[in-house]
Amino acid sequence: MSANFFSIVEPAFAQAERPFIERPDGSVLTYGAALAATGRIANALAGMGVKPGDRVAVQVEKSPEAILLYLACCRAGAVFLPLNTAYTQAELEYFIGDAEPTVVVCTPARLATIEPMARKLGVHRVETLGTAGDGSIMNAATGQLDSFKTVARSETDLAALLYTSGTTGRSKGAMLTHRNLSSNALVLKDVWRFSSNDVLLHALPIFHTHGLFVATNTTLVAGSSMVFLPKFDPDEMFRLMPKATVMMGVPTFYTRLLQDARLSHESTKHMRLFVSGSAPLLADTHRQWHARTGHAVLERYGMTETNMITSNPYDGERVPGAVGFPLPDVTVRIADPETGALLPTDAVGMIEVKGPNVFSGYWRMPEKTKAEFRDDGFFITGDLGKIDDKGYVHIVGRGKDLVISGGYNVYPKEIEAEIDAIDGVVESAVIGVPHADFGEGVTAVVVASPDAKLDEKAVLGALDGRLAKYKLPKRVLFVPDLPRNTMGKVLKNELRKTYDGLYAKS
Ligand code: MLC
Ligand code: AMP
Repeated sequence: MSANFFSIVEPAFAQAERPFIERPDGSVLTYGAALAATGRIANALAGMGVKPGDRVAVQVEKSPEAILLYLACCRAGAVFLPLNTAYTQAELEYFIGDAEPTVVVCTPARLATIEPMARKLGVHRVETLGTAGDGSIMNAATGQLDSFKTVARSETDLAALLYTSGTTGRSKGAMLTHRNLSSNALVLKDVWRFSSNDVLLHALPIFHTHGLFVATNTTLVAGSSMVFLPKFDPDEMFRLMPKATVMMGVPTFYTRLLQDARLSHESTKHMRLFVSGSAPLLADTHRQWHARTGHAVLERYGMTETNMITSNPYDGERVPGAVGFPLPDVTVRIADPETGALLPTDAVGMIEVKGPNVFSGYWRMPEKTKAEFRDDGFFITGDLGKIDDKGYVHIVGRGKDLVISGGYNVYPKEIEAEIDAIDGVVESAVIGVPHADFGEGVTAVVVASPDAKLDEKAVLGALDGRLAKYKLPKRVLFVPDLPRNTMGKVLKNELRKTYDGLYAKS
């Protein structure tokens, strides 16, 4: 049998009348209608010359049709390449140049700027997709046949390419196979007890692992349905929650909802499960949520490169501050970051992982791929953690220089390079500082030359348009020198301590 992820989820589509996605206005896309639409879009893609293995790069606003496009790519055997809608033109240019997609799909509003750039990079077709089911890709699908023979794929064929920024150098495209997607979705369905009775309140973006794979793929393998919000909005969350049984979110969802007087036992009483991930959920947030709603949030841990790695148990204790047990078929170990020697229970070291969930490498970067795997096939996550005597994994820090803001990864090196290029900047260090809303706030500490007339506004102004908004520092602070050790390395820990309370009241 073909290992195409779509073939794995195809049984859900046989229940043609069942709701797949409900829009905020209450209108419903059934599984039957979705199946036919994916067929039409797959036929349109094939007509545009998309062949198995070709990349289809997609930067569009969230909509049910964007999910249909993802599924159509699977059916056509293409490699789906979703891009954060916040990426600027400069960022997009790199992704498109690196991935060499056959087709780029963008929002109608961005066509005028993206099309000339994509054409220059040799892209064959630039199409649009709007949020109302409009756009040239949908026009091309109109009139196509509903039926499409899903292209056979092997387990190791690529289904998706997701770019993750790197601690050094440019972003890397994580190559995810059909087996990566299927194995994780099937496991999560079981461990989180998803069934066709479930309705997922979906407010996450769909260009990252969390909203696209964890949320959508798990829904699909279980034949569940989703209530689809364009973005997180507390009023909409409370209006639509009565329809749902499960919610998935980043910790910012939980801290924001906790600030809302409507959060109570009553307003969440019909809910079966709250899942958190992508960034650390503070133990205090876990406890507050439990006290306010009676629900223990189920925290899990994953990465773009690995899909989901661990999960707190459905039945057993969901330990605040821990990320739970390795998922079935996934092996997690703790190793000495330098030597790779395995460490005993409770010792803190590098979290390494192996299993059918782990990606097959970075797109056209064999050296980088090699550097992040041990010889025995374990992937080096860059997260520091331990496994306790009950088997729970705890993340205690990061071995990689990374800031996670509201669930989005921001790599300091990328921001520092942009700041250092500003006239009058001598050097800079970008750090994550505890932030009440985003978990960590991107913070720039800058050394300016004495004669430079630089202030916070000027630095932010220079970065605007060069970096996606979520990457922009929330504050820019000026210092005469950066603290360094004897080797000349900037002491970021010291900077983090100095600015620890910066966002305490935001
Ligand atoms: C928006 N802004 C952010 C931000 N999101 N800044 C820092 N960090 C973020 N995450 C900016 C906006 O551009 C805006 O800038 C200002 O902050 C205020 O915006 P907002 O209206 O408060 O933000 P909002 O639109 O509500 O978005 C916040 C959010 C969103 C938390 C709801 O960021 C979000 O949905 N995050 C989820 C990310 C996610 O899905 N991660 C999964 C990655 S996969 P201005 O200048 O215009 O005011 C992964 C693997 C795994 O990590 O394990 O899951
Ligand atoms: P990304 O590259 O966007 O997929 O982000 C992956 C990173 O998010 C991981 O390497 C972790 O550092 C972090 N992460 C994901 N889930 C959790 C969690 N539950 N707790 C702490 N960190 C997490």
